[in-house]
Amino acid sequence: MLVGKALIGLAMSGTYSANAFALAPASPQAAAISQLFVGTLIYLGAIFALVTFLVLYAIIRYRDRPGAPEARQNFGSRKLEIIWTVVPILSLIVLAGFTVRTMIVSDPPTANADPDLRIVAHQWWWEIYYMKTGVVTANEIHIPAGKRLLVEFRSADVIHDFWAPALGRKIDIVPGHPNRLWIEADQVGTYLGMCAEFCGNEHAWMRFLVIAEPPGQFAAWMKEQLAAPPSPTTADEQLGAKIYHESICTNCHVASVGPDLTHLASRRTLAAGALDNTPENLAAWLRDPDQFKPGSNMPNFELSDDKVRALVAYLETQK
Ligand code: HEC
Ligand SMILES: [Cu+2]
Repeated sequence: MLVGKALIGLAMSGTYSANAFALAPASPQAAAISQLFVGTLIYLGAIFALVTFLVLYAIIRYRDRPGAPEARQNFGSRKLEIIWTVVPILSLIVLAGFTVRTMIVSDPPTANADPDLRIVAHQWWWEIYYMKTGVVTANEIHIPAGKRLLVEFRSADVIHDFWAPALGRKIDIVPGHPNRLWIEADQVGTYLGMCAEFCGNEHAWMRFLVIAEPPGQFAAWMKEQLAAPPSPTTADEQLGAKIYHESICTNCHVASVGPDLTHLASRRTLAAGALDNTPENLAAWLRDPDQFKPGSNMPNFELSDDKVRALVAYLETQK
């Protein structure tokens, strides 16, 4: 557990910490996988120790000594052959049994339920739809702790793979072939996930957070997302809103080519985990997205300092 804590520490970013460690599971699904891993490791470790001991014992005990006669030679032993065939078969059957149990627990059937969420993987960010409320967000999946939600995964372009190590198994996201997975966290917390299938330049910066909240807090978050963000008031905010709505931005950001920005200021990260969501980082991103994600699908618009300041002022109000 100490090692687990240390590794969770490694996954920490500037302003948030997130559990990204498969051996510190926070759901029944991930617990089953972690138990199988640790159990198999101990089991195989014991076999390794036994074999190593027997080999060393034989080497030392029966070593050639000066003047010793030739060692006794044995040929053919039915009993031995049966033992070294049956014992490995039995141990493989035991491992297979544990594996089947893990598969059942870590991936319950998904066919007979309606998805709660649809997650669309894009190069290189995640789009999240809440099917029942119509809320759309990006790179941040809020869920109520202790409740399992069914997710349908789609890809907007190439093959991606969804993996939040502390919450469960990986699942491939294949263009034209929606996949489904239950997602659950039985402890309140923030869990880091990432794309686990190489999908191009910025694959490494295709991260997401799963934020498991007490049900009341989750409901409050949902309400906030459903509300219209406040209208711009200061001159900068109004100018920013004008640039945002009247120039090229909405071509992508309202059309799912880029993340929905309606409640951008309520999110913790920018650009799928590449940056913490602070006004300074937002300005730096708008000035030159490629500085943080070379080759990303957000172009550099060579915005003037005034325009950047106005856009930041406006976007920071979008809670
Ligand atoms: C050609 C399409 C396109 C246009 C036009 C565009 N963007 Fe983007 N934008 C993107 C994409 C794609 C991303 C996601 C980049 C990534 O994470 O890889 C993005 C990301 C962002 C983000 C970070 C959002 C988040 O949740 O992480 C902000 C803020 C943003 N864009 C603002 C703007 C503004 C302001 C404009 C107008 C000046 C604009 N964008 C124009 C495609 C576009
Ligand atoms: Cu990827």
